[in-house]
Amino acid sequence: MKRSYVADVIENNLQKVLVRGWVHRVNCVGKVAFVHLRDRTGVIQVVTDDVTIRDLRLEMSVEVTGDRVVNEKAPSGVEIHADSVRVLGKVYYDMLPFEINKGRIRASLETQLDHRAISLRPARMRAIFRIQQEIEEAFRTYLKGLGFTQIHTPKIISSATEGGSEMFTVDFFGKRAFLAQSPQFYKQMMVGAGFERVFEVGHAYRAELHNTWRHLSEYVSMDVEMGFIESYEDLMDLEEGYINYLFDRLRSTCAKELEMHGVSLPDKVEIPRIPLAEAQGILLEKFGRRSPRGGLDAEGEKLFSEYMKKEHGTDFVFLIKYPASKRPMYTMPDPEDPELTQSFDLIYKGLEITTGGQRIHDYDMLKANIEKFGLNPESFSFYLDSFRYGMPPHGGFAIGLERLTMKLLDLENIREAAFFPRDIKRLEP
Ligand code: AMO
Repeated sequence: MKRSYVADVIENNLQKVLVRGWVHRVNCVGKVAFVHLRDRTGVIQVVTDDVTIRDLRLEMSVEVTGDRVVNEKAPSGVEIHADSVRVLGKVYYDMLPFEINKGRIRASLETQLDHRAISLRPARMRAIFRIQQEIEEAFRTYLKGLGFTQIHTPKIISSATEGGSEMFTVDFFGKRAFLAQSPQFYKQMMVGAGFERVFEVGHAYRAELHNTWRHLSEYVSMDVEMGFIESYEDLMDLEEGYINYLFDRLRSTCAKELEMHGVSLPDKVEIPRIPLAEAQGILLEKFGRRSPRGGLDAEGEKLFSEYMKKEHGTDFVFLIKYPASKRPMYTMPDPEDPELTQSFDLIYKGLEITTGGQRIHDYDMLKANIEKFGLNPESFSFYLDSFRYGMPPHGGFAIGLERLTMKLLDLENIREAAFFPRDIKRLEP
C-alpha cells in the first residue's frame, strides 16, 4: 500500500490509508488508545484497541494502516481506526530533553540548540525554515527574472574584503588563507566579466568576538551586484522590489507558516531613504541619544525604527550616505561631499539587514583609495587588475538571510533562524 501524508488523509476522502510518522502523543482511556501521529505535513489522531500500543513511547517512528473515519471530536476532524501499528524506529532515552508536543518548547535556546535533531520537530519550528527557504527561492526567482546570473565564489581566500580583524584564518597547504567575509571582490569581478548582473547565496564568515542576539560566526549572505547603474538609488529600488515580491509570494505560499508565528505582512512596502546624519539628528533631538561617529548603535537602530514606525507607519528604512571613513575602500564617494559615500543600510524592525552601495569602478581612483586606507594595492592585485578593462559603473548589496528571517518572524535571537548556528561558544552540533 502506498504511503499517504497526514495532510492528504485529512483533506481527501480516502478510505484505507497507510501513514508514517512520529508518535506525538499517547492517551489511553480504558481499553482504547488515542495516538497522535505527526509527519512533516501535520498531526492526526489514530485510535486503536491493540494492547501493545501501551508500549509505544513518544517520538518513536511508526507506520499505521487503517480506515479513515470522520469524527468531529477528533482534533483535525478526521481520525484513523488502526488495523496495525508497526514500530519503524525505536527510541533510546530515559526522558526527552524537553517536551515537544506542547506547541512551544519551554527549554532554553541553548538546550534546544544542543538537541537540534529533535528541537526542530514541532511544526512551528520547522515553519521558520520553510519560510527561510522561500526567502531564498524568492531572491533567486526575482533576480533571475531581471536577467541576473547566479554565481558561486570561493570561500577560501587570500585577503580581507570588508576590512577589520573579523577573519578566520585557514592553513591552506602551509600558506595563511582566510574564510571569506563576503563575496564582495568576486561579485564585482563577475559584473566586469560580462555578466553585468550577478547574485550569490552562500556562506560568509565573521570571527565575531562578541556573543549577541544578532551575530553569527557563519551566516548566509544573499548578495547582488549590478553593472551599468545610474546611481545607488537603482540598488535601493531593486531591494525594495525584492521585499515586495517576497511578501506577496509569502502570503500565497506560506500563509499557514506565517499564521503559526502570528505574522501578517504589509500589502505594499515603500521604504523611506534618509541620510544617516538626519537620523542621528532625530535621535538626538527627539530621544536625547548621541550616536557613535558614522553610524547608529544597536539601541539607536531600534529607537529610530520605532520612530519611523510611529511617524511613517513603516517597518523599513534605508539610511543613506554613510561617511567614507566608516565604509570599505571600494565604496564610491558622494559627488557632493567626498567625506560621504553613495552607500546605504536597510534597517528592518530595528536591525540592519543589508549593507550596499555604489562601488568605485575607475582603476586609478580605486588604487588611490586603497592607498588612502593605508592598504597595499599589491595585496589586492587580482581584484584591482580586473578594473583595467572597462569596468562599468556598478554597485550591489548583501542581505543577511538569518537576520531577515528573524525579523520577518519576530524571533528574538538570530540562532533560531539558523539550522546549526556557529558562534564564539558553539562549534557543535
Ligand atoms: P556587511 O558587512 O554589512 O556588508 O554585511 C552585509 C549583511 O550581512 C549580514 N551580516 C551578518 N549576519 C549575521 N551575523 C553576522 N556576524 C553578520 N555580519 C553581517 C547583515 C549585514 O547587513 N560586502 C558588503 C555588502 C555589499 O556592499 O554588497 C558586506 O558584507 O545582514
